[in-house]
Amino acid sequence: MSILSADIQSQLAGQGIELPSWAFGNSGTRFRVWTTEGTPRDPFEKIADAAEVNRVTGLAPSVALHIPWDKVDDFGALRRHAEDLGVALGTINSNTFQDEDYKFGALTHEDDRIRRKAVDHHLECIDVMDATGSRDLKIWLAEGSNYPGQTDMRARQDRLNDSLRTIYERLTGDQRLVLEYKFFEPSFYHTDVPDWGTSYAQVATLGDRAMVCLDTGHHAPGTNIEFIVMQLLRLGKLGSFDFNSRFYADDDLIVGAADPFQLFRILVEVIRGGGLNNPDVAFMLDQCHNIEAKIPGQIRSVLNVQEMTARALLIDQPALQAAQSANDVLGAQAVFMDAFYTDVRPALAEWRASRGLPDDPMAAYAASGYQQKIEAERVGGTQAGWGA
Ligand code: PSV
Ligand code: MN
Ligand code: MN
Repeated sequence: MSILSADIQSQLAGQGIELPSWAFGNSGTRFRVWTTEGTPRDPFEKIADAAEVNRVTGLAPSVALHIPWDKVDDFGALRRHAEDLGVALGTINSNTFQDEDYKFGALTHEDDRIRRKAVDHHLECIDVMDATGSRDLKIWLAEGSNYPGQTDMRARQDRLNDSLRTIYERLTGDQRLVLEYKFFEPSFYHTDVPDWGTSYAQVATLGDRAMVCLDTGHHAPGTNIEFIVMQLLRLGKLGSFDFNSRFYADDDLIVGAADPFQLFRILVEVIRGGGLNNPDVAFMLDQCHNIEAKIPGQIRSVLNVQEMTARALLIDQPALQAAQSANDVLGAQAVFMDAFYTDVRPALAEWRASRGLPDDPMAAYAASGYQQKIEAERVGGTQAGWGA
């Protein structure tokens, strides 16, 4: 008998994690961008690689795009290409951080011409969403200042609100706006959307289809991220996750690699707050694979999320609640840790095989020949990458 009950299995079967197109491109740090053989040369090839992750895991049904990195002439054709490969196009990420005009801000800029240009970029992103069938527009702003006194922080919040309202009003149907926060970088003194409270304060004024995006790498060290997850779910404002892991700052490493226990704790609150398999909460990765192979890096990532979800679902909830109610500190902690320490990998392998998926997706990919094929086919041309 599997340690995964029928109920747990059905919850795992509903799980879907969106992959970022940019994870398949070359990336690096400000010191160097590394190249990898077989790296996609255009968005069509990035989607093909993402579809490969889905093929061996059954866990990655959609791909997020970044505009303009993934700009193509015909988004309808990109959509059909994705659908032919069994995946959908997902969140559209805007980009106002690589244009000379945005040195001192974009949606917060003092100069109306520049602010209008940044708003217009977002309206174009919504045009893309109309063509791709995407639901979510994700906005992360690289805006702030480096020195005290450099700028009027309050006026910038007002301009930001005005810009976001114009963008929000252009959304139709079930389209949504998700506003991502990040505590620092590229600005080092103040950031215009540094924390969940600011993101919440901004989106709460817009309407029901404006939500907060929580990127796990965007907090000060030691922050209790699962508390924020709990609070945003409680408020009905957790729109999406950008999953990754970190040792120091925004490292964008493989989710669950640096701190598996933190990922477990986050997923416990997701489940507690009704966020698992809830269409209102999008699960995405936001990672870069600087030195490791990209497709296996993404396979490992979605499997890490699945493994920690299974462990979180294994918590003996009646026992936990009884211990909590009795203020049995050590008893409650023991129930929590029992689930965390349970090795679910053999049970998950068996369950995958029972659903016609490879029991070992990493091995299945390695044996598939896909890597050799793309390395042979994709020689020459410009490799797509972060910022390309
Ligand atoms: C910014 O650090 C961020 O997390 C945003 O989501 C961007 O869109 C993404 O990284 C780009 O890599
Ligand atoms: Mn992010
Ligand atoms: Mn980031």
